[in-house]
Amino acid sequence: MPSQHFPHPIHLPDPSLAHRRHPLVRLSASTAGRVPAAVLLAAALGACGGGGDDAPRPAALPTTSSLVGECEALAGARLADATLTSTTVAAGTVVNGVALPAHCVVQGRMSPRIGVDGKSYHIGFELRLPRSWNGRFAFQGGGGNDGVVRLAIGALAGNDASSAALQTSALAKGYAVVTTDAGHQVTDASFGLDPQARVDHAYAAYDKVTVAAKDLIGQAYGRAPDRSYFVGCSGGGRQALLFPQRFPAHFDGVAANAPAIKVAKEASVASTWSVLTYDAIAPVDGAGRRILSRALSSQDLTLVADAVVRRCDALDGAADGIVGVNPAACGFDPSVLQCTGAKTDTCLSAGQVAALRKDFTGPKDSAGRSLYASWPWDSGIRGADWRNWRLGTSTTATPNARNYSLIATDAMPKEFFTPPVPDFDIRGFDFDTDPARMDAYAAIYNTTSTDVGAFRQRGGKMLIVHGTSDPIFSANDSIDYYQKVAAANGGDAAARDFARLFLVPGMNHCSASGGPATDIYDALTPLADWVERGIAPDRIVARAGAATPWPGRTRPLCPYPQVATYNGSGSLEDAASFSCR
Ligand SMILES: [Ca+2]
Repeated sequence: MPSQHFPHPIHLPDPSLAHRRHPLVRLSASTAGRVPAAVLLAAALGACGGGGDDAPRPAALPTTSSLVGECEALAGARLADATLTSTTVAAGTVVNGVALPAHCVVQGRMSPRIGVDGKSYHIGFELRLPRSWNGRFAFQGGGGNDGVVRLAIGALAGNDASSAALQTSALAKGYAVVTTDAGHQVTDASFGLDPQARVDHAYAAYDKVTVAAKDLIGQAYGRAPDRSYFVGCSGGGRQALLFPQRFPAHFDGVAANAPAIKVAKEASVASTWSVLTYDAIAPVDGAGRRILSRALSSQDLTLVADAVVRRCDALDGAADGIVGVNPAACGFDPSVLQCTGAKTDTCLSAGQVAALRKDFTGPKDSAGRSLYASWPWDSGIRGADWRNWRLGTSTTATPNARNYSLIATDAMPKEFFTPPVPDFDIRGFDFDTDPARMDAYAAIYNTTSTDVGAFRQRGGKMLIVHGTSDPIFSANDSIDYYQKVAAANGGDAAARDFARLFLVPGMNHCSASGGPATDIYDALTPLADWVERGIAPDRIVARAGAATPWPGRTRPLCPYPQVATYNGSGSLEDAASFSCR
């Protein structure tokens, strides 16, 4: 039965030739043995596109197909090194309050093994295949430490699984969508004790799952995807960027939201720096222990946000509560808030001012050399997500700030350090010598390479979207990466033909996560329009959510270095009143 319904185990042509000329690219185990067959198949199929170094991109838009057979037959699909199950989701089935189109859910486990820590590992994935398929494949990136197989819906701006995100998701639009746990099944960083789990989390799992998903799509619909996209936020944003750098033939377009570009070294140093900076000025409990969350009250953070707005809001032509200017143009200094006498609710202590300046300048070694990026002064410092990362809400001497609990005491010592030091005490972190503990892993994990020429040459497009008030990965670091990509690829004007960066003023980490911002946007549709129709995104209209001061307000997000500039007339609530200049 399965072999009658799915007669064509298709191994895609496009991961073959482009791999060979790219110095960073490794042939995955799952593709390496198939190159000759893949090349032959590419020649036989003809219309699949992307088959050779200089093959022209087909002009035709993606076309729709229906599943060749029944969902259950996919559990018997031929796929090396995987155990599959498949179930049917009927049309109209409600998930998270949203009625979905009819589709198959294929769940699989690849590469099962026992790690050096004696624990079981595999690469888990979920692939959702619409019965009526629009010819496109989307990989939805993960985030955090991964370790869970997320609902494969393809949120348009990253890994949001809310009903609103599901309503507009890639799956709802007819894409086939895959997610993965990235090769381990725990949500803390303890998997970092196993070397293969590190490699899988760095890049190998995404390669293997991409190849497997395309293979299954070929068997399910009888043909390869016309176009393939990767969309992710945070860790998923890093995963999006690794493809142009490491596997340039896998995707036609990637959308990297709030990418964790340097998380395996520099950004973790910055997290540690921030925790120690605020801890040093935090009030103490009865036993003399610091309470990190109380270093700055919510009122203190609102003071800073209001002062930034007073200084910089109108520089974009509109006094609208949104600091639209590029971060370097604001020139804010928190010393304007320093108390002249005792600390009150309307001023900051000298210690608080010094701590804010030290934190926002970014980590430095004892010689004054910068170890990461600086941070933009922006209104989103009042956002709940900013507090959750930098200070937390714990009223005890055990901090719950994510910089502390997720980075400085978990991912950094357990996964990023080589060798790992699970019980590392960050209060003894040496900014001269300890960053080097992360050099080995950062070399395979961080996505700082600007060698994306192979991706660009085959027509690949790259969007980066980053909240200016992101408290864990600095928008200034995404600006730095974008500028380096441009410099390495023909300069700003040439780079705009394949890579664009959009900042979201006021937005914290990833969309819809807090901050006074127009943080609801669709990164996938403009990316697909760019790839398929040649329509470069000159603006992306974003909307403010219910938790902002201005629900429903829209704004254009603009390709850096342009900013949304008020036209001088028209409603301040309407994107049409603003131009990217
Ligand atoms: Ca403004």
